Amino acid sequence: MSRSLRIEKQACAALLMLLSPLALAVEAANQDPHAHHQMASAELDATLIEAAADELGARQVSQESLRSLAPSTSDTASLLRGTPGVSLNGAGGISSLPAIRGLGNDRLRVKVDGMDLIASCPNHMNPALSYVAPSNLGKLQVFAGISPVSVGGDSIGGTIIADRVAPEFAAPGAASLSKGEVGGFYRSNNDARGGNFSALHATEQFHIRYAGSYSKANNYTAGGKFKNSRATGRLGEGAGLDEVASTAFERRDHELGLAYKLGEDLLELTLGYQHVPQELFPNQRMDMTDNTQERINLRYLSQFDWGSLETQVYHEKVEHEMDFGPDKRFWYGMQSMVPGSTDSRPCGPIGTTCAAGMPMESEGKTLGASIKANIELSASDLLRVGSEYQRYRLNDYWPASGGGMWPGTFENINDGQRDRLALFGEWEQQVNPAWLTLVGLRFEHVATDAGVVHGYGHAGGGQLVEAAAFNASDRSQRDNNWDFTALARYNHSANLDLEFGVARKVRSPNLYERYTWSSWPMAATMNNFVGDGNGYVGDVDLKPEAAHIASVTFDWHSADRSHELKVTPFYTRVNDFVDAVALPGATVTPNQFNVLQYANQSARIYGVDIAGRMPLLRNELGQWGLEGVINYSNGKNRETGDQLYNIMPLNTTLALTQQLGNWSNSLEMVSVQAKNDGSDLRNEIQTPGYTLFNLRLSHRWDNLRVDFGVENLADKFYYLPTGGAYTAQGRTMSMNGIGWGTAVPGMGRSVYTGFNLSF
Ligand SMILES: [Cu+2]
Repeated sequence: MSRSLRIEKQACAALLMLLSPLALAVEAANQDPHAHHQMASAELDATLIEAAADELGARQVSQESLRSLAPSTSDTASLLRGTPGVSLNGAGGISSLPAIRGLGNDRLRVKVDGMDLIASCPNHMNPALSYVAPSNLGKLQVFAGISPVSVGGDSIGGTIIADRVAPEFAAPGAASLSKGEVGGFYRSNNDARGGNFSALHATEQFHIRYAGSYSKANNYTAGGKFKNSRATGRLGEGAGLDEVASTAFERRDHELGLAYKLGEDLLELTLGYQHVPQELFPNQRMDMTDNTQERINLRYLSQFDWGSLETQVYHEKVEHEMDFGPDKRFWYGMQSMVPGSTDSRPCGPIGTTCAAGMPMESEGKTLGASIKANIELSASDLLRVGSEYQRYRLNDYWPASGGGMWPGTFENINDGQRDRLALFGEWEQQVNPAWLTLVGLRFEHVATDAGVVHGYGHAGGGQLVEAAAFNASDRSQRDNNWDFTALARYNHSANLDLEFGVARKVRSPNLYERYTWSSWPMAATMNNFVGDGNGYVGDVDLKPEAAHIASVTFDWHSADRSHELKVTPFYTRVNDFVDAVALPGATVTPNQFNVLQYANQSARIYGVDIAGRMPLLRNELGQWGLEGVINYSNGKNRETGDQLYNIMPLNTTLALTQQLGNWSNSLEMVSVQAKNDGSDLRNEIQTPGYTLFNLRLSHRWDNLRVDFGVENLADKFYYLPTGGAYTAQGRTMSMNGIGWGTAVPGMGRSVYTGFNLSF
């Protein structure tokens, strides 16, 4: 670390030195640039200030929606569901993977408190947002598609910024501050229950806060009746007709935050610990049987005459374990062990004829550092320069467990390394009251490597041959990636703003895409982070994917923004998109699971997202309004003509809202079109269209907030269009030992209630 960090610091210091004379000159011209900035803002008309509330290219999830949705979910990513352009790819109950305009998973830059966290799991069961509890979230912001280079990097689909609650201090001259919050929730469908507690003590200079939360849920049940003959599982047998197997979870989050004010400067230290004893996956062949994350985050924000400087260092350690959860184990019991047994070792000792599950371990370590300066060149010019460094290490191995998984340890990724070093500069300029522009350039060096591997120690599945070929290959890869973003906002009139931009964004392949090496179906099906049931093999020579994006937002609104309509058509072309192809010399068999290989392809996605709101009427029942979002994406592989996998079909959310005194209520209608097409290569499952209704009621008193709601009011049965293949139970180690062709059903009716009390 130390050498690269030194280089990075030197590089940044050099940049700052180059820029400081400029900053000084500007400062001399404008005695106090802060004051000028404020004055300039105050002179702008109200519409523009309102418009400027969102950063260029950003959409912020409102505090009210964060608060009102939190009791309805333990899955932080799902708080984004109403954000234009965002859809969710289903996974476990606390870790769905957000997608922006058809691009998800590692294609998005997800920053949690400024940390770039990486999923350390061959199924990406532990993505960044799964480490922040919904109750501890202070800010959630989305840069869809075109993200400024200062928040982007090593991603092509956009940026999600999740920050915990900001530190609070006692008012100047006031006594110290002690307060806290306690909350709880219950959701009927899956008996989800849990709570959150936080307490803080602060003086004018010092802040300490603890926040903890807990949640646990059983498997959920689908709406209506789920009796699908293609599912080989437990449905209709032991567990009830409607139960969706492998959807239970339990999570525990702890966080301790310390902050210290040094004059205008702020020093923050956050220690986090999360333990997930169980999270089951209905679209993976394994379940997460244990996951712990320890993180430490140190930030220092300093103010200068010329602007501000933020320095950050963080470290994250993840220990991740997978095996069969109870639903998958149940079916092994039916096949070869004691019927219905949940004992992990019904046969023994383990050997070629006795397998006791399949333990899989992933250990990830991330060390990151960044330094970013906001330099106010003048009242209208802001320069952001910065540098980021990240060092990531991964070991992914599967201890011997008997059967074909014997006698040695299978090394899936051994000594995986992925290191990034980035430099960026970005200039934001209020050209005149009508034009705000931003241009940025970012360079990122990404180095990946992995050590030699071996399989379980027998020749089955070509393990010896493929390991030897992999070990003989040159695995060290160096990518030099250039990103460019140009964005502008044009205030045409009091009723129309335009925001438009172009960008080039580059992402280097992740370690699983480059370094998984075995095409043996048992091993390859373990490597799958899209949840489609297929197996995937890496390619050491994968090139970084480069997206070229153009989009424009037409923003019509009344002067007070009570009426608003934003329409954003977009087009993205991705060169070297990491898609998949059939294995060399093999063909893909329809209507079953197959082993595929990652490959660079050319792809394009276009579409539009539309968001609007308007007041309806005011009567004795309060102020009524209407809000709506429409999303459409169309993704295609330009080489094969095939559709891209996991593109959310055309979908509409309409909400009737009511504000009456301290009540804030809404009735939502979510309509999703059928998926009649999809990726042929991956045998993507088609899903019928559906409409769901959700009711949400919230009431606030001074110190108490109570939420109540019903999701899926009509108890509609539906399949998740981007939830992958239902592999929740059955003999999942055999690639086609489970039935192909069933998507994962969504949750049936669920009544939820939650409260939050501040003290
Ligand atoms: Cu996993």
